[in-house]
Amino acid sequence: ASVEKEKTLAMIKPDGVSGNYTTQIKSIILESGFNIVREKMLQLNEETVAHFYAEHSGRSFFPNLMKYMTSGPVYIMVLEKLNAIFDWRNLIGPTDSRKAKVSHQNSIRAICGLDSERNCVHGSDSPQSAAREISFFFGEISGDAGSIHDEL
Ligand code: DGI
Repeated sequence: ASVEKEKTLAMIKPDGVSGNYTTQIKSIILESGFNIVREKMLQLNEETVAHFYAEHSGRSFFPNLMKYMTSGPVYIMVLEKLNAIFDWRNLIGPTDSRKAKVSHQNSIRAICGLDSERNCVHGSDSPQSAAREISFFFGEISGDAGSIHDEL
């Protein structure tokens, strides 16, 4: 029987893009067995961030998160592989990059994150958020789609 591959949403946040980590992160993604089935560079605005991080809208750090996430372009990808959601979360490491540098030294946040806000990358945390986030940025996408590049 064939096993369904899973899709997840990955984002290189503004500090990762401006710090020139995009190429290195994409290499790690491919070496780790993911296919990149969609990718695009995007400048988020306040409306997109409010939607994307709706669950955090009441938090004290939200204004800072808004400023950070709109500070420059992000690079968004749909990654595909078996167990993509769990494996990508595992590869990026804990939310707090300072913790990542101590206990998850091979994680992406250990490489390019700074703290619990400027943590360089995003990954969907469940099948529900993966589906929501992928359709938010790319619409409904079919299972066997090829790679599409959108310029900023
Ligand atoms: O799914 P994660 O990105 O690992 O973590 P999350 O869903 O709990 O938080 C989403 C983002 O919100 C996170 O990547 C950065 C920001 N954030 C979370 N906790 C804090 C925070 N920002 C600040 N400044 N302080 C926090 O405690």
